[in-house]
Amino acid sequence: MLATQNNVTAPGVLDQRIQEARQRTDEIFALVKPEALYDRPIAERHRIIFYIGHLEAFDWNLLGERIFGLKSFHPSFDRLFAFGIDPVGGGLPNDQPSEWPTVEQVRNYVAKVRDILDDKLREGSPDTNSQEFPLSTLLNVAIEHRLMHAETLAYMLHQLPLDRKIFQKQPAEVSAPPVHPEMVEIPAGATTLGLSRSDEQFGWDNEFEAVQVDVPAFAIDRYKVTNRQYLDFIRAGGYETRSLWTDDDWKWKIEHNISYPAFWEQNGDQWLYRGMLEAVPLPPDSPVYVSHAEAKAYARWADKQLPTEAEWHRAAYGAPHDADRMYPWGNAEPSAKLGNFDFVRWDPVAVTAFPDCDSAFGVADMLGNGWEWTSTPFAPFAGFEPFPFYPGYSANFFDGKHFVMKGGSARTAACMLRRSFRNWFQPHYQYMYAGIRCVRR
Ligand code: AVJ
Repeated sequence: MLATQNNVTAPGVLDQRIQEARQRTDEIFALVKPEALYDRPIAERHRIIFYIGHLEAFDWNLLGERIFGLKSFHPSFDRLFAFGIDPVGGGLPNDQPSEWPTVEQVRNYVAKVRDILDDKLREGSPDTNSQEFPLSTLLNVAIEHRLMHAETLAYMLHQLPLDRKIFQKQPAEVSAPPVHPEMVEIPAGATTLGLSRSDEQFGWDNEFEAVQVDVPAFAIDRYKVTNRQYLDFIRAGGYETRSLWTDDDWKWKIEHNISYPAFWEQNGDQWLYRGMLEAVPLPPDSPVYVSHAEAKAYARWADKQLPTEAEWHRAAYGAPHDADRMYPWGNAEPSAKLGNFDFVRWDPVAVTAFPDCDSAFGVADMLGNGWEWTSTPFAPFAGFEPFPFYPGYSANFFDGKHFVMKGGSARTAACMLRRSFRNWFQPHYQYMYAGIRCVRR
């Protein structure tokens, strides 16, 4: 498990977390065969080579001058690798491999950035009181930015053909009891979203300020929707039933000729799940991963709805007679027996595999094993202030076209399983480890 102490400011601890985070992203790039490093597994995103340079350019651009007063040794790479691409809007990128630097040039840049920043970090912290933000906040931003990319890179490499990846041995399968889908009643009550600045915990700009919300009673699926359940939706003609889809979603579905999840593959009359490193017969009890558009259509077909962010939060953290818990299972820090997260596996497991994860209301599998879509557009809480050193991190996406996801996947770092963490994506992006849990009001 990676350290989760978001509030620890000791330079030694943060330094160690930076090293661990680098191992996570290094191990991702090590999956890619050398001849595939200039591939673009997802049409809307950059080629793989970009991300090798991006992680260090981000750290350099954040810390180099601002914290350590350093002058750039490679301004053109600092700029070339500065920004990723949001899959919404614009046309598809059409750059060619030959327009990018060589792997050697990029790896040299990466090594040099690491050397210089590590020397500075080891020299001890600069005068943090003279900074607008404490050094620990900036280091947490660097660490979590990298760890988020460890997950988004996994989504991306998931779409890379299997013969372009280097096979690795996978952890043993976990055994799990059969799934009996049912709904759990959640009584009306208050829940507290977000993080209070007075808690002095690290959080991204969109996690502040804390806000209490009254949630009316509702019922929620005990488990995430499984592949088996989703197959029923497909067999019932879900993708061909116009009334289940909004106008925008239907248009997207037709335009891209979508009739099943991006993680599935048809082999004769058998469905396969394309895992990170091998394709297997569709595991019926694993959660299905789909776009927001598909999640909504499924929910409508099942005569249910997607939960709001507040409903999801209350089901996960609320307790019948007590205040919200830190985690669904209680206040203990995340550990490997509590769920499928923190880089143990590449792929999902059965939704019943981790019974110790159950929330106080008995809702299962809420952290890890796949994010869960909510119906809530990504928007600021009252008291939101963008980080001056990264003003666009959240604010660029407060456009009504991105929706909040909660929970976490097999590739979510333990530190980002904190209650206030909010993830978001646009509704027509099929590639995340994100699935469905429905409610009925
Ligand atoms: C928070 C996962 C939606 O990948 O678009 C990485 C994280 N932002 N670099 C994304 C992010 C800039 C972001 N998500």
